Amino acid sequence: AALAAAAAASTPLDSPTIFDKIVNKEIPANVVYEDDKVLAFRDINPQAPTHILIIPKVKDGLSGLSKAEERHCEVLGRLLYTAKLVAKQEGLEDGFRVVINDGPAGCQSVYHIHVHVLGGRQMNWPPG
Ligand code: DGP
Repeated sequence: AALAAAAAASTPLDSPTIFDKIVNKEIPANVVYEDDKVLAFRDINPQAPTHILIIPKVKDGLSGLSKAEERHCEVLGRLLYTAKLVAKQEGLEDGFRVVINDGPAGCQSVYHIHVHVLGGRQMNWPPG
């Protein structure tokens, strides 16, 4: 029972998600940017005319932002910088929104950290 509890507790951190399958090209995605560290692709359920997800290719325990450790600082910076590159590439010169959902209350559904880039329409505040 203790082993099972330990396994369950470690599942969100370590288990692969659908995003690993996208990184490994096991399922298709509409990729808009890629380098050695990150991959950016169009969200399957877009909430704006432009809706792109940016993920680290290697999760390294980053199931969500709340799991960040100091060793992740470089990749976290890379994710945000890629958001800027992608926004520019998508022509979002009037502005755009960057979102990271974390945990159940944050409406996170895929436990492999990802940055949403949304644009192409007027965003509202407060968000839902
Ligand atoms: P979040 O709720 O912040 O965890 O966002 C997860 C997003 O991932 C959600 O907007 C839908 C998107 N998504 C889920 N599965 C897939 C997939 O297989 N392909 C693509 N392109 N997007 C996906």
